[in-house]
Amino acid sequence: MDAPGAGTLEAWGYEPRLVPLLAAHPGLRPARVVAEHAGLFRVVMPEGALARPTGKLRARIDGDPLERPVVGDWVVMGPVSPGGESSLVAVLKRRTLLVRKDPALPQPQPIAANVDTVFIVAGLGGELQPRRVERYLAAVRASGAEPVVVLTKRDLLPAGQLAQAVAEVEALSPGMAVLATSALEDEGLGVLGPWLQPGRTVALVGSSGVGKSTLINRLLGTDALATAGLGVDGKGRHTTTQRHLLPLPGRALVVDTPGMRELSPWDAGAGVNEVFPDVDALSAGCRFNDCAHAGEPGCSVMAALQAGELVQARYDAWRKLQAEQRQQAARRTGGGAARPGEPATGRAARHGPGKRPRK
Ligand SMILES: Nc1nc2c(ncn2[C@@H]2O[C@H](COP(=O)(O)OP(=O)(O)O)[C@@H](O)[C@H]2O)c(=O)[nH]1
Ligand SMILES: [Mg+2]
Ligand SMILES: [Zn+2]
Repeated sequence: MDAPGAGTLEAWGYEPRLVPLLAAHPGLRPARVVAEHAGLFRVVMPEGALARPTGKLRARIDGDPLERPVVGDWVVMGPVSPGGESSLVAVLKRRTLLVRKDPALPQPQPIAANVDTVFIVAGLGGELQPRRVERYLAAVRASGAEPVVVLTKRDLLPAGQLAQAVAEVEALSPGMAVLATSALEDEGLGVLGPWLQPGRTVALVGSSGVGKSTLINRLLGTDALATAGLGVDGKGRHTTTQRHLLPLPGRALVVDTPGMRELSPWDAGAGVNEVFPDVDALSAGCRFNDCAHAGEPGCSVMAALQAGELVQARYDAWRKLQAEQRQQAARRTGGGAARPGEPATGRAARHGPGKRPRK
């Protein structure tokens, strides 16, 4: 797929910070991963090639799933074989990395690397779920990329309800951009412009059916991606089966992802705190400096909950995310099962075990 100037590495988002990293691999060339096919990686350097990780890299991946190359990665390429297959020697240090918990295994799964912005895509056609947006947000905050919520299907929302829907999502994370679009009416895509500058990389995440592929097709100006509306499987679901990186005509780069029914953030304790600054701020008033906000005396979070200043559903979402992060941390440190009601991330982790009065 060609964009204007697609024949240069810069057109694929090549960054000056990579030059010294590459110097550690004399004589080898950089390339960017644009797709994965069963253990082989499609790269651009800038011409396309299919690359297989070397034995050494495969051993590293076996030791740590986060070492696995992923769409958006800058990698180092060995020589091309006569059959046209290249060897993938190393993954260059990532600027950002979006990770989730592997749905099948108690380990992390990288989703996209070196992404500047993650568009968290949610539909306005009745299926808007703030709790799901919160979970994506925690993962994006932990990735280092900027989260932007893109609400699609604005055409399906009765006029007059838009401001309230936008405000509800904005309240999830103060200062975060929340944009409303309609791909079908071709209205409002201009609002995405600031995040689609040349050389910038944007990844779209969100449940299946919210309109990610439709949105990308609009931005591409073609129907390059299969969408549910085009009836590839006729059922309106799961039409995107692969992650891939595409250049847009305006020279930004975009990562489409298959709809993720579940996204459990991985190692995202700090991300959770950022998504719940209200809970974090309240906890400063708790009697115990390692209060788990689960029934301890003198708990400001519980007090806010009872006073109706903190919404129960939001508190529950915070508890669930905290519990998941605690379990993951226990596995990472080999510490066995975490004690219930005691977050392993955030305040308690910083202050060590045991309940200590604040003063
Ligand atoms: N009414 C309306 N439908 C949309 C809009 N965007 C996407 N759709 C429809 O939503 C369905 C799912 O879209 P698709 O792009 O495949 O979703 P994806 O799974 O997130 O990639 C298709 O039937 C689209 O035509 C929109 O802005 N308005
Ligand atoms: Mg899709
Ligand atoms: Zn508390």
